[in-house]
Amino acid sequence: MTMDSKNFKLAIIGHPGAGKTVLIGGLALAKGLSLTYDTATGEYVKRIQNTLQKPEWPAPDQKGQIDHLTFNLQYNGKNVNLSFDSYAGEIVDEAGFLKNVVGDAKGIILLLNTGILDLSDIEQESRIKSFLSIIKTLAKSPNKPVAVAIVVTACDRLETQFQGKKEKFFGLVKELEDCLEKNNFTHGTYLVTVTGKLEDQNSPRIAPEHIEEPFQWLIDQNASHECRKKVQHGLNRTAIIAGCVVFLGLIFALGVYGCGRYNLYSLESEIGKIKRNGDLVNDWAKYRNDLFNIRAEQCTSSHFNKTKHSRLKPCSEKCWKEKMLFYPCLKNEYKGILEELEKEIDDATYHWLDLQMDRAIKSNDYSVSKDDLKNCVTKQQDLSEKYNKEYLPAKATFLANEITDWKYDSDLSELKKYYSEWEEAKSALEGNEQGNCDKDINANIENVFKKKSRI
Ligand SMILES: Nc1nc2c(ncn2[C@@H]2O[C@H](COP(=O)(O)OP(=O)(O)OP(=O)(O)O)[C@@H](O)[C@H]2O)c(=O)[nH]1
Ligand SMILES: [Mg+2]
Repeated sequence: MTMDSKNFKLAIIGHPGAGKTVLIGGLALAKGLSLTYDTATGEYVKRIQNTLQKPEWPAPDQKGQIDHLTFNLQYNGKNVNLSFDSYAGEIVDEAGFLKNVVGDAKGIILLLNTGILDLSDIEQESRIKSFLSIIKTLAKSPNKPVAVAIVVTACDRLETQFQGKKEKFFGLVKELEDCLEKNNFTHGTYLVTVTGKLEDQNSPRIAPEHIEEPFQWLIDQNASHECRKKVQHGLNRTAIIAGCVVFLGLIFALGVYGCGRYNLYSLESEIGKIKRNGDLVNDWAKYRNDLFNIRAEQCTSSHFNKTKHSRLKPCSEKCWKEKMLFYPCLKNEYKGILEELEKEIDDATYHWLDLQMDRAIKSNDYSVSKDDLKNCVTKQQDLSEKYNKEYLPAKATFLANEITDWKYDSDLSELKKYYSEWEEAKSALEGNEQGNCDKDINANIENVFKKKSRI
């Protein structure tokens, strides 16, 4: 079974004599880490170990030489390719160090040797200041590392030569910890020893203690950071997809709304055009016909035929769909426009009746008008529900008004007796329920014309 390999770039930051070389030599022998390395790294490690086994401390690294090391370790079921540089500590405070050595390292080791206590206060302070400045710069970097470990090396000396200086030393460590905290770094402090407790500082003896811990911790921090990033990435993707879906949905909904609104606007402007330009007085038939055609166009033909041009039969979903009226507000508006349109057709019809009656009275030729009237009421305008609810009483009122006009005309005194007849007919009309109404209205129309013709 092959395991995933993870690359993990580290940077060990340590001033001259910080213990970088010794630490790297000890790392190869650290407990719990089964390390393998490439040839160059292997040779480098071997060289250090040979020196330490002599026993001698390695010589300070030469400025200008940077060794790129890669260790492979198995940790938590994963293959980790751990890479970092070994270099001369002198370059830490030189320009270009962070760019050339730290680069985009995900984990940082700030290496502090207890041997710093051998230096003057000024030198100690300058090293701590250098670390503080590095921490601040890294915190602002676009490649801000995931975690920083303060590794205190040569801790064996805290139990021997530096017993009395422990407090001072941890004061320095605390300064670094506070700065890391302030700069929002995930950080940890690890106390390690490469040599075990030495009786003679000049005679090293490799006995690594806790060396593996900061490395493992940094690998863990990086792994959980990657994991969080993945989850975040997944969430972001889901959020982006959901956002796109909502956006497209909104665009679609707006588009559908826009189409519906446009259809209503077209309908209104068509009606408006006929009302503005039509000639109700001189060309009534065209005027009314144009309006009626618009009404007919509004419904699907099947709906229109089924309702036999019944104008107030509510439109079906099918009619609405055809007009892209999916929003209740648009449907209501549409119903309102249709009602207005129907009212306009009614008004035109009443106007026509009025004209016909006037014409009949003037020419004493009621027979043609009667047929026309009947035709208009019974065929052209099969009003169905509206016929019973509105049109019939409206017509009765209209006819009654006609009669009333005659009644008060002094020259038409004979009409008075017909008026009461009409009143009776009218009351029959108003009280009329479905069924007899067609018969009644026709009879009454006939009566009215008879009466009128007699005048
Ligand atoms: N007692 C003790 N001393 C240590 C230990 N590690 C390092 N030292 C001391 O620290 C000195 C410097 O160690 P190096 O590893 O050479 O330091 P470096 O950071 O590589 O220094 P440069 O190569 O000059 O940058 C050694 O010569 C030892 O005196 C340790 O674990 N125990
Ligand atoms: Mg060195």
